[in-house]
Amino acid sequence: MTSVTQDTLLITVAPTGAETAKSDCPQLPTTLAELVATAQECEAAGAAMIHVHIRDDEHRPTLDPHRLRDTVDALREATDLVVQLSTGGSVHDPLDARLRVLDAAPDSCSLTMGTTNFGDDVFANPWPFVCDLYQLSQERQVVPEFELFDLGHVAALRRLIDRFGLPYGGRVHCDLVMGVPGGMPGTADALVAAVAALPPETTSWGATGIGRTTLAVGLAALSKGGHLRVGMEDVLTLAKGVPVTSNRQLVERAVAMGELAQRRPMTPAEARELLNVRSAP
Ligand code: KMH
Ligand code: ZN
Repeated sequence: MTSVTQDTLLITVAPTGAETAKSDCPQLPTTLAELVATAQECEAAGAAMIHVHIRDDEHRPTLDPHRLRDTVDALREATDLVVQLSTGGSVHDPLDARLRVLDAAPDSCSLTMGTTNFGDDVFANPWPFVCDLYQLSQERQVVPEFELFDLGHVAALRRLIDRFGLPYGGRVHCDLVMGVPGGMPGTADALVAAVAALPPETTSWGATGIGRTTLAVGLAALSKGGHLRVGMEDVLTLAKGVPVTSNRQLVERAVAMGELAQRRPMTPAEARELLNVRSAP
């Protein structure tokens, strides 16, 4: 019998991202050793999945295939977390390199459902690329998490499922990424609208609010029965003028918010069941 119930909460940690410079935020985990230590701490605190961006020796974002594979191996060795690799990378990464992320055979991959303005940049996800990445995830048996930055992305998910069927594993898990300058606002109203528009095939969804929208989005997501993504990819302050010093703090806060909503953190095994990821090789 499944232990995944409405009383459980999937907490995903996104510890690094591609946007923050190590020089601006020395506590950002950018080396493999820092990433693994963060992952272990966050798992102990209540996270069940990790959304991973990696950096090179100069702490710059990279999609180097060997590093990606080593990262997946190291996280599998050191934790039970569901390992989700970002296929979004940084706004400067070419589309072919983003497709090759799946060569590292993660449990899950992010899959953004459309192009969005991203601050002063553009996060490019043209429809043919979305289709190629989706079909590749089906072929490689990697469970996608659909990243929805805008209501148009929600509509595009309907179109994708109609054209190519369900993802590998049969579950449709979405993450509303809200409050990006250029995407949908990080408000309860926007969250309610986006959740109402999710296709009926959706089996689970979570949300993350960027920057100062993090609490409004997290509380709204809990109110609507959704899951949470937190981490230094998305927010660098706990309150105005109070810097985040570790990803663990954000996971602990998510656990505390979940407790108020009478939701206990899901274990990694329960997250695997929720998402139906293939068993580790
Ligand atoms: N770094 C952003 C441009 C993802 O991981 O798939 C894209 C991003 C989304 O973070
Ligand atoms: Zn990301």
